[in-house]
Amino acid sequence: MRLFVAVALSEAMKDALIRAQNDLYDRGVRGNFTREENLHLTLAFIGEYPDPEPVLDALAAVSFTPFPLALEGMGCFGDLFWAGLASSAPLLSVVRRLRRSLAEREIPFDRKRFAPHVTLVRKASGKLPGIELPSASMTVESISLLRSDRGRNGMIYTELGTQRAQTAPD
Ligand code: 2AM
Repeated sequence: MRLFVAVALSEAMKDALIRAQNDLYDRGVRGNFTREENLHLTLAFIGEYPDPEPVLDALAAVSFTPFPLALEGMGCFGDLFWAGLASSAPLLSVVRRLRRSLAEREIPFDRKRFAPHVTLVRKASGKLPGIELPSASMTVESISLLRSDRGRNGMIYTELGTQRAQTAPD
């Protein structure tokens, strides 16, 4: 199965991203627009892996406290258009811990430098137009292991497990 670890986005964040997608469409961009329920921030891409259990163990070993996540800027990787996230210290720290936890269990993952982004359009036509990304932010309270399957109408992501942020005891 194809696995990755991601942050599920809040409704407010997804609303802002949908507005950005609509702006792109209005500016003439065509392509495969990510469906609202599929908008997410990937923290680590594992890819084909036979067993989710060790990955769930790796996830369970990642401790973090709730942290803010804010949209910041847009860009493209070739014909893939994305909205960026501010690359804050707590975000980079949770990615580092996650990658270390995977590596300790010899679970392979894509080691490319982390570029926090949410894919808005794949196979986009033309150039990325200069649109204004609405501002939006959320608090990350959990990170999830997702399985990705190819469905009839695009990708289907299924949550296999979640690691919650630790909150201070009261
Ligand atoms: P992308 O949106 O930039 O394509 C599921 O495929 C998720 O894992 C997507 O968010 C995808 O990012 C991300 N991902 C990261 N590295 C990947 C890779 N090497 N191959 C496929 N997907 C990757």
